[in-house]
Amino acid sequence: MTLKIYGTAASRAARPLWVAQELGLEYEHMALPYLGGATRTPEFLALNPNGRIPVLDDDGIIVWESMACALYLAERFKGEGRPLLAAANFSEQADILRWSFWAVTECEKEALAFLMHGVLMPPERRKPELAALAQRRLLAPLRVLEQHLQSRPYLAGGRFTVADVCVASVLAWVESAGELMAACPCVEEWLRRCLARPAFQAVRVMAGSSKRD
Ligand SMILES: N[C@@H](CCC(=O)N[C@@H](CS)C(=O)NCC(=O)O)C(=O)O
Repeated sequence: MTLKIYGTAASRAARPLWVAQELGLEYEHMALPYLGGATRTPEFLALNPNGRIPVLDDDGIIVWESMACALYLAERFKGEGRPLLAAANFSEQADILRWSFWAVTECEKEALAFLMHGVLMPPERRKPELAALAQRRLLAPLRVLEQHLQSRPYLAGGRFTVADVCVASVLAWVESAGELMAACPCVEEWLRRCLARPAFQAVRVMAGSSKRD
């Protein structure tokens, strides 16, 4: 097996793992945690000098940055009877790129603040006001997505693509943000459909079992 995906599924490695599952790829999952020093070893830093997961090793081609990993896999493994997650033309490519970059530049920071202070941290360490602020700050970008989804089922090409993986994997962090979802019903419905896909559910199971390890 020549494709390796580094990073526990309970991390941004969920993004390339989701694509790999959608495409039915064979890969080796090196489920490194991001805490505890595993990403600071000389071997790991030789793969990603940033010391972060995820990383892909495709037979010696190294990719880091989770969105780059997802986009790379979609393009690299298109064809051969697999579902087409990559662009079929330049118009789709424009949509895939702009929405994927939009998710990390316009939404990820606030979505992470909501995840930490609304869901993940032990209740005594959470600051509910930061979770509330994150929801308020996400309203403007999510209204842009809401408008886009009012007239189409998916972000690009009228079908599920890697753009949906990139954006839904960020917005999965605000899945339980009630106020935000209520204000953007098309986003909520699209997100529910994306996250219900068997490939994403498989990654959630992997993430759940890594937390129990
Ligand atoms: N922009 C990077 C962020 C990667 C990142 O922050 N990964 C976290 C896990 S989700 C990590 O490795 N943290 C460990 C650290 O920063 O030391 C990406 O999207 O890949």
